[in-house]
Amino acid sequence: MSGESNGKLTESTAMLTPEIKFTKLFINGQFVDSISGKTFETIDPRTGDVITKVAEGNKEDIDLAVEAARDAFDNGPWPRLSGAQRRRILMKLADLIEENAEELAALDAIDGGRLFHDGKTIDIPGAAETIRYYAGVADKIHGETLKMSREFQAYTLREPIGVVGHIIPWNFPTQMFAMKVGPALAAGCTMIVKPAEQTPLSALYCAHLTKLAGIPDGAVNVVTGYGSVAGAAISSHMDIDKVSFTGSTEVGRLIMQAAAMSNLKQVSLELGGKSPIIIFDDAELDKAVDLALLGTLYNKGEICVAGSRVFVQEGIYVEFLKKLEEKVGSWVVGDPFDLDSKQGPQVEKKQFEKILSYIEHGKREGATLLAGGKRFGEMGYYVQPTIFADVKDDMIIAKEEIFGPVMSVLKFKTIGEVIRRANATKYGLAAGVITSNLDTANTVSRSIRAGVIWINCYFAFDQDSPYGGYKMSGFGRDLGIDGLDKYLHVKSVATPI
Ligand code: TAP
Repeated sequence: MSGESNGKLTESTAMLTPEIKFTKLFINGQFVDSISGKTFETIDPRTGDVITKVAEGNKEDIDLAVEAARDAFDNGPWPRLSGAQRRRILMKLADLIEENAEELAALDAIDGGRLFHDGKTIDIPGAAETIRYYAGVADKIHGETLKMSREFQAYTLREPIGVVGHIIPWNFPTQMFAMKVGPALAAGCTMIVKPAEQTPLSALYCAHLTKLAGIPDGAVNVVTGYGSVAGAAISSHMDIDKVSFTGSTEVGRLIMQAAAMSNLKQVSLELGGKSPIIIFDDAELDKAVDLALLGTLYNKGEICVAGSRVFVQEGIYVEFLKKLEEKVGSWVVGDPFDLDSKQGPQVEKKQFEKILSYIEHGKREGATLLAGGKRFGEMGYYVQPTIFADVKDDMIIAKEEIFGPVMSVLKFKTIGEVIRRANATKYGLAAGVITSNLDTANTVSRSIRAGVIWINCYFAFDQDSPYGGYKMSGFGRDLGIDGLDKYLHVKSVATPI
């Protein structure tokens, strides 16, 4: 492990620390101070130091942003452009995101602890591709012609839903921005984005890129601030037509309540998970161990689809644990700018402490600590990759979403038993199945109540592959054509024949 440089800014990494250009609210095409003049600090999780102060938007700022978005929707050019015109502008936005890959990846690294290299090679190109994917559908949004049973015929129109509020989390800041804004813009909506308070910087940078790309003023607004104030003002606003939320199940519930109590705006929720990875005796062992590590530790476990419950069949259980222990030793924790690092710091002190407290629960409840179990280094919010074996279904670490680099390994005997146990959770976001038997893979895939199943792979995301939850992992889908549909109304127009 690169412990020596953990959390320290070496000369080369300091050079990569980006200049912070945008810290104000982006409303109606302008960067402006919050009405109250208040700001909040955004923190570098490598050190706990303040990076900069960012405008703290509250209800009045949200009102202004909604006014701008409403005017842009009711009177502005964006919803009235042809699909082809929207496509051209979105393609330009995608190019700009890609051209600014280093800058955006560096902002997500200092603000959220995301690995710079992954940001530059995966997240930012992925964000650009997401925008391109939706640019490609912008001129293919059309309805159907219907022959009605009586003396009428009808056609359907697919119209933008209106003003959208996007409330997004901190784990993949630029990708989240693209995943929400791309389809909504392609549909012809206008919007307000509220980034997470931990990671506001790349969203503000992207706001600047939307202006450079030629997206009209008011179509995209970014209001930074606290969830309980700015976020709540979005979900209870009377003039927002839809909220698209990604984050915790707890806040998802508040958002539905606020939508119900205000104007019954449409809601889509992408929430938490406690996804199982199920490894059968016939799995290729090395591959299974690698997938379990990736599935649990990628992005320091701060990923809603993390496969943090690893079910291993009894025939390979002992051997699997042996290999796991060997391999986790080469999982490098360190500065997110260091090319050797596979795991940076957790996003903030609160999450860091929450993860450490879950680890203590695991120890107290009697799970076998196979690796890790403590903070990593002395500075910043780094956590050792932690593996618990012999975990029981009723232990807290097997039930609750930890959102950190903590794996629970559980033993099982039969396929029927593991399906029942894997489904015994309030969540249903994703699952992995590792086997060389096609029947087993198909049976598990059909039996697990989750929105995404990965067979002999994990995190196989792509722009055209929708994902989202069953049960308390939420509803509605991001990505793919389903990710566009939620920003569209269907209108039927009937006429006598
Ligand atoms: P949340 O509190 O759910 O935050 C997500 C977004 O919602 C942020 O922009 C947040 O703003 C905003 N928000 C908070 N309270 C709100 C309210 N009352 N009304 C409207 N918006 C509100 O998640 P978190 O605190 O960042 O993380 C807590 C847990 O959520 C994690 O441990 C993890 O389990 C889960 N989580 C899930 C995901 C995904 S991808 N499903 C992503 C991140 C976190 P502020 O940042 O200003 O509070």
